[in-house]
Amino acid sequence: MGEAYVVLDQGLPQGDERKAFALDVLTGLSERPRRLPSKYLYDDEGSRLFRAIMRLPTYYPTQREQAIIEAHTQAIIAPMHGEAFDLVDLGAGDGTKTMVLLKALAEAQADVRYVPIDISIEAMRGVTARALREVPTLHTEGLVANYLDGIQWLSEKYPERSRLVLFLGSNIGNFHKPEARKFLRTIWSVLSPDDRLLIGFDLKKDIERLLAAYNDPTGTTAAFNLNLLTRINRELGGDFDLQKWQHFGTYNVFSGGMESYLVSREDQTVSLEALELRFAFEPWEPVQTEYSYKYLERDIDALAAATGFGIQDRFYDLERDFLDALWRVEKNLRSGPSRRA
Ligand code: AVI
Repeated sequence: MGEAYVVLDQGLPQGDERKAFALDVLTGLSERPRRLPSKYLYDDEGSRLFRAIMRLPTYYPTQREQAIIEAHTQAIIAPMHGEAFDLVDLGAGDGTKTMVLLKALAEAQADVRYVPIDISIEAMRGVTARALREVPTLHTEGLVANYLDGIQWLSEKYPERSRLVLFLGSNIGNFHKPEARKFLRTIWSVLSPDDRLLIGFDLKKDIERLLAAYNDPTGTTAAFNLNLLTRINRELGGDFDLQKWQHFGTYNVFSGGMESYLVSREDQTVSLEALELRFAFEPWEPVQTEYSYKYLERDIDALAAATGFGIQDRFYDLERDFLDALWRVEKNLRSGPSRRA
C-alpha cells in the first residue's frame, strides 16, 4: 500500500541543517542575556519527553484542550456542514485530539479529507497510521513540510477547496507576539474567505499553577530542557556537563509569559568543536530557552482582528484554563458570493 502522505520538504540537507543549528547556537550564546531557540528542543528524545509532559497531571493544557474538543465536537465541525473540505492539522502530535473530530466527521459521513502537516516524517507516519487505524473510511493525505510551506502548497494545488485548519496545543504561545501576528497573517493570506481556523490558547491564571506546570515534581520538564544541551553535545561536539546545569521555569508578570532557562551552577567553560570556540559561563548565569505566552480573552480577540479573522465561537473547558477559538477568514475584496453563510 502507498504512503498516506507526500514528502514536500525534508528541511535542509543534513549538513546544512547542522550548520544552521551551529549558527543559531553561536548567535544565541554570543548574546547577553544568552539564549537558545526553543525549536531545537524537539529532537527525537525532546519530542518523547514532550509527549511525557503532556501526560503529567500538573501540565493541564493538554487535558483541558482534550476536554474542550470532546465537549464541543459538534459545534466545532458544524460550520463546515454539507460541503467537501480539508481538515488541515498543523502539528498533530500523536493526534489524540484530532481523532475526536475525525470520528465525529466520519459518523456524520462528511466529505472530508484529513491533511496533517508536520516537518517530522516520524510524526507523520504515526499520525497517518493512527488515522487509518481509528477511522478507516477516512481519506488521509498528509504533507511532510513546514506549516507555512505545506498550507501554501495546498492552497495552490486545490484552490477551490474549503478548509478547517487546526493549530492546537497552545503552540501559538511559543511565538513572541509580533511573530504570532506574522504567522497568522501568513495563514490568512493563503486561506479563502470563510475558511476556519481552530486555535488553542492557554489563558492567564493563578501563577502558582503556571509554575507547577513548568516545574513538574517528576523532573520531566527539567529533562526536556536539559536535553537541549545533550543535543548540542551530540550534534555540535559540545562538552556540556549536565550536572553543572539547572532547569529554571518562571513567570514574567509583565510580558505574561512563562520563561524557561538553563542556569549554570558554577564558573565553567564549555567547548563546541563545530564552532571551534569555548564559551565561559559565570556562576548562576542563565541561558534562555523557551517562552510560553499566556493570553487574556481580549488579547485573543484583538489578535484575530489584527490578522484578518472574525470570531465565530469561543470554546472553554469547565475551569476556564484554556480557550479554543474558532475564527473565520474575512476578506472584503470578494469576486463572487461567499461559499458559506
Ligand atoms: C509545545 N508548547 C506549547 C509547550 C508549552 O507549554 O509551551 C512546550 C512546553 N514546554 C515546557 N512544557 C511544555
